[in-house]
Amino acid sequence: MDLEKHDQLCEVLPQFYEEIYLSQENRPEGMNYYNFVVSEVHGLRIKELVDHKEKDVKVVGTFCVFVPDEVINAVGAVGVGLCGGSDFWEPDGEKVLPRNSCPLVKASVGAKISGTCPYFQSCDLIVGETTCDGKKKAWEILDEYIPVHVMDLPQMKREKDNLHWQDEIKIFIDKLQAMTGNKVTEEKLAQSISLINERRKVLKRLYDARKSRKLPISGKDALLISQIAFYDDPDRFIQKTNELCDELDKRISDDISVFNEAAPRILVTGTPMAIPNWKLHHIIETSGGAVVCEESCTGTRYFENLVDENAATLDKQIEALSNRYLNINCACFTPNTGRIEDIIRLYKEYSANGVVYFTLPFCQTYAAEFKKVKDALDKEGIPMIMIETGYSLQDAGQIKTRLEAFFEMLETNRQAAISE
Ligand code: BJ8
Repeated sequence: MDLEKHDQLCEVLPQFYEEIYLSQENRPEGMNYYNFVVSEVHGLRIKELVDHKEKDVKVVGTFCVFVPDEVINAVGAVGVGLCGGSDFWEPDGEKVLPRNSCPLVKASVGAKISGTCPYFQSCDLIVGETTCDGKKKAWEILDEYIPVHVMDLPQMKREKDNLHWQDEIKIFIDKLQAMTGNKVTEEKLAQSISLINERRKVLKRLYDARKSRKLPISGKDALLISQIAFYDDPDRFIQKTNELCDELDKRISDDISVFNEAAPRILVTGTPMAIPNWKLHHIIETSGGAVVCEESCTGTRYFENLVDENAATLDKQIEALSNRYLNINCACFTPNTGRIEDIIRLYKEYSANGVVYFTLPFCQTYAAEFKKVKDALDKEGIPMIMIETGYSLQDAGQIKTRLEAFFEMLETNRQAAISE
């Protein structure tokens, strides 16, 4: 670790968090747990990982929601999500990657090579995947610093692709078994499938609360919870998030809302927002909008669809895993019509008034998919705006102006619908 540089990172985070999160009014009490997790992001959770390592438990870092956490858990290892969401790490990423790479890739690589991310430093292995070109090349560079295992994700969803993904899961199991000396048994995998399904269920419960007309929680807070799910201890996360959801249910029945009911309800769709990327949600929610759902990997793609728990053999369990994971509609697939169907379905389920299509700069797959999504949403009469932005706050004012104009248009539509 580069402790001096790490201290610089730790200096900015509390102020940033205070401005974005602690300034919100009327937050649920249950958010105190997540405040605590953030305050200890480089403290207690790291200590837990160090304690695990002292007992010879391996730590495995991941970057994509296609990597099956069930397998990591079943082999007795601990999984942590590693995607970088801060521009603090980008300059170091740019030392080894082209400047015109996606900020998520640059920040993730920069976090490792700068020696300032204790999660990265705790990992015994990191797992990459063949999703976009930027990531594929990043694994080769990261492999110079830390052992990397790459899962070859198919780019189509035919039967042969499913069989291929099952093979990749088997190779991943072999890799983890060799690294840990532990065996993945049917029993252990069944327990892990059930545990990770529970984590999905509690996230679904959180999201269901956001379907309410009176919103019991802000989009910013919900995003933070999704981000924390990637690295918190799963059992504790499930317990704490269920407690929060009890409070949200009570708030709904007591008609408590964190937003004015006239605030336009926004579905955000697009690239993931790795912690601490809270920029777009913060701008939306300080410009009069309310984020009600994220169709992203730090949102519904992370928790929708459970793994079938009835498989009786290891092969069948692997098939069940493959079936669930290949239901994720990432823009790296062609065609990716499932994502368009998801956006339209979620728009209706969450009673949204408009869609914000978010893409990180230089993410070709999500940027190119905009056209297909726009055509389909136009046909449905669903208003959408595209915001392409990175981690730096330099363009925040300009985005705010565009969003305010978009919300005004949504309000005009709403008034017109009332008077019809
Ligand atoms: S399943 S969205 S987590 S690949 S934003 S690095 S795609 S250039 S993150 Fe992703 Fe898995 Fe897909 Fe989800 Fe590349 Fe685009 Fe950057 Fe991305």
